[in-house]
Formats: sequence, structure tokens, C-alpha cells
Amino acid sequence: MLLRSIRRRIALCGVTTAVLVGLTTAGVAAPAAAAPDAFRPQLVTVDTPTRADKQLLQTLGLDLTEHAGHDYVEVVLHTAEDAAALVAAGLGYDVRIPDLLAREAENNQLNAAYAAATERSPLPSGRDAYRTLDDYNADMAALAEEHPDLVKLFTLPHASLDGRPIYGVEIGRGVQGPERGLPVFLMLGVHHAREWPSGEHAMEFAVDLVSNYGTDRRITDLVNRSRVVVVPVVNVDGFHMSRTDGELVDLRTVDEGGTASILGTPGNAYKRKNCRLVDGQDTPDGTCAIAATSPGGYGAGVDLNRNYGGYWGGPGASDLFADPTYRGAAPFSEPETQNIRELISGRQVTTLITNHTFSNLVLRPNGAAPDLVPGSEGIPLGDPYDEDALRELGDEMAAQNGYTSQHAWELYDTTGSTEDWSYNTTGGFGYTFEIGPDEFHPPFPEVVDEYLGAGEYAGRGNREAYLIALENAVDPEMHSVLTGRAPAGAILRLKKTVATSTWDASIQDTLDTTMTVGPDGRYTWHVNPSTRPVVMDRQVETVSGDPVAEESWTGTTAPLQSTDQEFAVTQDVDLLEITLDWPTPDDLDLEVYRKNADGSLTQVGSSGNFVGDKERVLLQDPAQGTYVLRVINFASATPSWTLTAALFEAETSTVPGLVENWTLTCERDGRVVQRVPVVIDRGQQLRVNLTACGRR
Ligand code: 0X9
Ligand code: ZN
Repeated sequence: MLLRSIRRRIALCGVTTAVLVGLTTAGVAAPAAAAPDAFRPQLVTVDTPTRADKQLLQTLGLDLTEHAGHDYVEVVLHTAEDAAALVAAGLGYDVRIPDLLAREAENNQLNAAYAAATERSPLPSGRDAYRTLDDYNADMAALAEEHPDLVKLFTLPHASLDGRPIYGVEIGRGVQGPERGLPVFLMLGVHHAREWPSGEHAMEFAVDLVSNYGTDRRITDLVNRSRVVVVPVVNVDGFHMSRTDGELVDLRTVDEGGTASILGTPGNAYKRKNCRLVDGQDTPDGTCAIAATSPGGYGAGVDLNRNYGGYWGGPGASDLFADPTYRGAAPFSEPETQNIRELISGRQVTTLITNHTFSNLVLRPNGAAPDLVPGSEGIPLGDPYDEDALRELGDEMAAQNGYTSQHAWELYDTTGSTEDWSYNTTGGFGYTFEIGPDEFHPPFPEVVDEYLGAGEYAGRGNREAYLIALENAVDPEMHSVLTGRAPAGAILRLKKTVATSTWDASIQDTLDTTMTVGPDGRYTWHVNPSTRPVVMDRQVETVSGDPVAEESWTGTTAPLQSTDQEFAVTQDVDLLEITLDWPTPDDLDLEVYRKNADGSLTQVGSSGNFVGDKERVLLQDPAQGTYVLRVINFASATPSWTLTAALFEAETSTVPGLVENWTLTCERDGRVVQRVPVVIDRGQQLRVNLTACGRR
């Protein structure tokens, strides 16, 4: 579990090129040329052959994308200073999209052409263009108005910083009536402003369920057995800026019949964060767009996907306001994350998907690597308690859309993300989808293809992946079920107050959900397990005592050279630890290879710490055979070093688990009549008759 998986570089622009060929752009205005000396935002591929490079890159405060692999990370350069920072750090890069604003204009043309040529797209809504925020709100309102038995429009408790209401829809049979204990499936989009397809897919899924209800048996059955809650745009302020600033302003009238058009305030098309301008201070309503024009439109704001409470403040999130991954002043400091926290705390969300773009990934918890130790817990994060089930579902979803299914941490560490909190605090399964191969908001036909599936995935795509997630949400094997008798019309409440670990401390969370007993005096309540996964008993591997074998070497390696040292493992052990130490503040890196029968080498580990820190590689259960330990000198001096390989037996210790209970109360006429502690595991059904609640 200490090894990071190596991902192949995805063929660039495959989908986009196909789209370009299939469209005519005749009649669409061309964008005006940029001032020749102005820096235009670029998407670049930064070479990061070692872990040291990745760590160095993370210190530069640049706008890193999720599109990263073993030896590269894609980065948005917003300013000339961003580019200079890469050069100064000595990191090489290739430019992939040289002018994102020109690309924005090109996409706008493609989108206009597609819309002009398309009567009705094959999407459930038939839409042929990206929605604006007004479109989302109108579509949700219309869906609820046209299907009152099936759809309820609701407003989230907190308006955005810029004063906008945030809406969602709840879908289910008899949705206007009282809650009857059905499992909740939650679908979220647009935490990050520029990631437009993430809202489109959430919204299309809502339309899909509603329009197929009553005709498609599978969908009808799923909607009857669940409540599906969709919040397509969590970050309404950011999205509105990105979506409108990316629009072309048509100048043909002032251009005397010419073809000129420009991008209106283009920098914000690639905004990521919310509209926080000063920590602790609300923005005067309606002023964010004027005030937040920071370099590239991304400098201001809090990264909402670092602001949730789960391990908040840990690795992969910044404490600097101007950084793209700024975590905010405190866990849940932002109204947008408070909304989702309150939504999830008030319902039994058994499965959720939070959509993002891009990189074709299905990511499961945890967000940070398993060997990291949060100060709040003092033991390694390890794998989630439900790893097998989480992986199985993630793999099954990824098989529908051709995405890669993996732990979120396998590309880079994150803390304070949506599922870092929701899974660990509620036990409900949570996934991040990174939609699309290569752009934050690609030409619209790609949104269609990703939703419905294309090529070998035709007829599946994210639509099928979401349906599988919904099936998981209603599957009683995957959550817990309480049943029993209780007075008709009584309110049942399940409540629990827990301490959620942030990285260094904890915050208090109260989960408080209700249902109303039906007229037959029986209830069935689909709920999350009473004990949180984070406090279940778990096995932690720690190395204790002296090595069972150890060998050391010393040497010197000239600048830009490397030295290889062979080491044989001749017994079965739990751990091989290789350390590299040297006295001068140089930057030495360590790579470890396994020597194959034919003499070729397969890399099995690497370590590249900050300048001056010593290097360490750990291999769990190393296979017997010959290893090549490679010392690489990146710096200018010629340091002498000491290399040590040591074999250890690990001690597996069990961290004793806690048992947590729900408090189940039965209320009549606003008075609590009966109170019972309930302990229930995943996959369990428990009968709790609340007969005392019926007595006068
Ligand atoms: O960095 C992020 O927030 C997500 N990538 S994005 O390019 N859309 O910004 C990935 C988050 C993955 N980590 C967790 N879900 N924990
Ligand atoms: Zn995102």
C-alpha cells in the first residue's frame, strides 16, 4: 500500500480532435487577436520524473490539475510569473494548449456550431449547449413544476457569499409527502467553477430519472426505492463567473459587418474557487465578479474541495489564500460547504458521487496516502475500513465509462475533500468522478459522449455508472436497515454526535435525521451503520525492534550522475527499508529497482525529498531476489553519501475499535416518548419495536 500506482499518459486530445472534424464553424465569428505582449493562460505538462519534482511543484502555488501521472503533472499557467516560477524551480514543461483563451473562443465556436446544427441532442434533456446558472435554476424549477409527484425543488440553507440562492432537486415517489426512511443517493456538481460538465451530468441524471420513470422498469424501481438528491452547482458564484466570462461578446455590429468577437473578461473562465475575498468577511452581494478579478481569475477564493472537515488542514491543501488549493480559514468556513454538510448530516446518504473534471477517473477514499499519520489520530491512515467494497463498486462504475478506478491519493494527496469528510463521518460511500479526458469544459459534444458513453462504451458511460451507484445506494447489504412497529404518524429520529478528525485536531459533527411512521404502524429505515469506519478496529503495521539483516555502503556521485548498488533479499520479510543519508545540503534522490531474470530493471520505489532531507524507500513484503539501489545527484556539489538497506519483521497491532450507537427516539406531538440506543453494522437488519411510544 506504500507504492503509488503508475498511470500511463492518456493520448491527448483524442475526443476533441474527432469533434473538430465533425463540425462546421461557418458563420461563427472569429475571436479578436490578443495584444501581442499579453500573457495568455496556458495548459502545460510539467515533467516530474521524481517524487521530489512533484513535491517541489506543489510548493510553487501553481494551479495543478488532476491530470497527472508517474512523471508529469498538468498545470494551468495563468500569468507570466507562473511560467517564471517553473523555470526558476528548474522544472521542464511542454505546452499542451498554448492559449487557453483562444481555446475558449474555439470551443465557443464549436459549441455554437453544434447547437446550430443540432435540433435535439441525445441527452435526456435534449440540450445542445452548456447551461448557464439561470438555465440550471430554470430547469430544476421546471422539472419540479412538471412532475410534482416525483420532484421537489429545495433551497439549500445558506446563500452563496455573493448572495445567490443555491438550489437542488429531490426525486422520489411521493416526494412531497413525509419522509418514509428510504435510502438517499446524493449527486453533486461544480465544486470547482470551471468544471462545467460536472453540473451537466448531475442535471442530466435528474432529468433522465424523471423522464424514464414509469416507462423504464429499472429506473422506476430505483426511484420508487430511494430518494435521489441532486445539487448540480454547489459553487454558484464561481460557476457564474466562469460560465459568463467564457462567453463570446459579439462585436459584429460595431465591426461594420465584420466577424470580430471577443471573450468577455476572459480570465475568469478558468476560475476554480469560490467568491471568498477576505476570510471572515462576506462579500457585498453582487460584487464578487468585479472584485475577484485576480490574476487569471483564480487567485481569490477558497477551494471548496479542501474546506470540508475530514482531515482538514493536512497535506495537499494550502494555507495560503492566493493558492489554488486554499483550504479556508477553518473547516467548513464557507457557506457552500456548510450547505453540503447540513444536507448530509440531515439525511441518510448511503452513497454519493461528487463530479469534477477532468482525467477520466473514479476516485475513492482516502484522499491522503495510507502511510501518512494525522496528528489527531497518531496512527497511519491506512486503507478505509470498507476498502474491498469501495474498490469493487469503483471498479464496476469505471468499467462503464472506461475511467481508471483508484484511491484518490494515488495521484496526489488531498485533505478536506467532500468524501474525506462524508465517508469518514457518516460511513456513506463516496466517490469523485473526474469527467472527460483532457479539458475543464471541452466542446459540448464531449459532454454528450461522456454521459451516454461512446465507442466501446456506447450505451453505458456515466449514465450507467450513476445507475450502478444508485443501485448500491438502495442495496441493504451495503448499508443498515432498522424495522419495527411504531405508532402511525410518529416522528422517529436517529441522532449521533461525533468528533470528526481534522488533521491536527477535531470538530464536532451532529448527524440528525428523521422519518415519519406510515399509517400501517410499521417502519423500515435505511440508514448508515452506527459505528463510523474511522473508529472501527483496524490493523496497523508498525516496525519495531532491530533489523533482521542490514548492509551499508558509502560513495560519492558526481553532479547529474548516478551510482547503482545491488542488494539481495534472500529471506521472506515484511519490510525492506532503504535509506540514503549525506552530510551536505545537496539534493540526492534514491530510486529502487527489481532486477528481472533477463537483467532488465523494474522500478519498485523512489524517494525524492526536499533539499537537505534524507531519502527513504519502504517496500512491503519484498519478493526475494536482487534489487538495484540507484543514487542520483541533481545538485552541483559532489557529496559523499551513506546508503543502508535493512530488512525488518513488522508487528501488526490491532487498534481496538470503538462501538458507536445511534440514539433512536420516537416523538409524538413534539414530545420524545421513547429513547433507545441502537447499534447496527453494515449489511445488518435490526428490528426495534417502539411499542412504548404508543402508550399514553
Ligand atoms: O483536486 C481536487 O479537488 C480534485 N481534482 S480537480 O482537478 N477536479 O480539482 C480531486 C480530488 C481528489 N481527492 C479526493 N476526492 N479526496
Ligand atoms: Zn474539481
